[in-house]
Amino acid sequence: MQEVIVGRVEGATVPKLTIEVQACIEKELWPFYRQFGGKPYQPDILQKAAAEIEELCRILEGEGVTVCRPDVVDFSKDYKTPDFEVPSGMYAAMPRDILMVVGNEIIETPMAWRSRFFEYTAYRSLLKEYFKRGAKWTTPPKPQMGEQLYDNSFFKEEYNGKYITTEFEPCFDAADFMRAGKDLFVQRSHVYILVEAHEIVTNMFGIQWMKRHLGDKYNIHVLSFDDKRPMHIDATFTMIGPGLIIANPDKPCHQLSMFEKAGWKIVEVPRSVVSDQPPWWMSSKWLSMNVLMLDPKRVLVSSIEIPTQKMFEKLGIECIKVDMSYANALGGGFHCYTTDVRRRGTLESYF
Ligand code: ABU
Repeated sequence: MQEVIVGRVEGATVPKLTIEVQACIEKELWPFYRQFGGKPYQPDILQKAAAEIEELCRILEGEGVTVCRPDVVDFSKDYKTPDFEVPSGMYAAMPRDILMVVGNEIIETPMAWRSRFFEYTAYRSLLKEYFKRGAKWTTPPKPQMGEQLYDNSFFKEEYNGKYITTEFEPCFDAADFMRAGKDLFVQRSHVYILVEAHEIVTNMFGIQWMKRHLGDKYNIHVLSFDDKRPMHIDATFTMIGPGLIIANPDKPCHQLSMFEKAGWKIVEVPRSVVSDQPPWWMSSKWLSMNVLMLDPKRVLVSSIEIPTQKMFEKLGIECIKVDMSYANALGGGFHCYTTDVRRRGTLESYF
């Protein structure tokens, strides 16, 4: 990896518990969001998380990677469009959700949470700079996020096979995609019990938009997993090198044979060993597998996750250990907090 964008937690605000947030967050956490939605996250945790992210940047630079950061934005302001209003934004902590790099193109994704509508503003200075340096800069149609994008009957029964996002307009998070050369894999979520489509932040309209936009040069494969609350593929099925994937044992992939036929190696990740403190406000503990590969032989991994480190060492991969305990509280690990902008190598086909 030559250049990376690392997000920041400064200005982070708890999103309001709108229906699309509710669909992605464990029920036990709903009271937290009801109480704090629209208010800043706990300052002591934010400060410690910010210090961890600074250290992460320092380590990346020490490994020879150029680090770029988004602007500091105050996400506590309320906003209103003709279609919706929310008491605040959220953060610019997770560039992996909003920025997708494909070749020399950087795509600013049409995310589905209303609290993330203006998140792009934190990245505009960087995007203008990349454009001046020759990048192709694309913004897909911005979702209007009115009532028609969400199915309000979603919570009438639990896991009822309904969609939280409808097909009214395209939406997707970049973190629902992973890329191996000419192939992109995208998560189309499934209900655990009824095995019907249950889209959370990425709908089929969004996937079709990407297929048509990228054209014949790339292949997009739709994947699904046993997952009751799917949001982002990178703590479920993570590519760590050409033909090598680490997989979440609790969320089996329904299309595993496709990878096996292509000769890929799939390694199950050991369970996380982290405690409940600092709190986990926005993700599962499977952030243990939300790692960042600097190249096929070096990985950034949590200093606490000894079993995961051992798994990498067995695969012949050197672990660079970093503490992200407080940063994890905001819902992301190394992969979520970063978007790799430039890597060495040529466009290959691994599939
Ligand atoms: N943004 C990644 C969250 C993944 C998880 O909760 O498992």
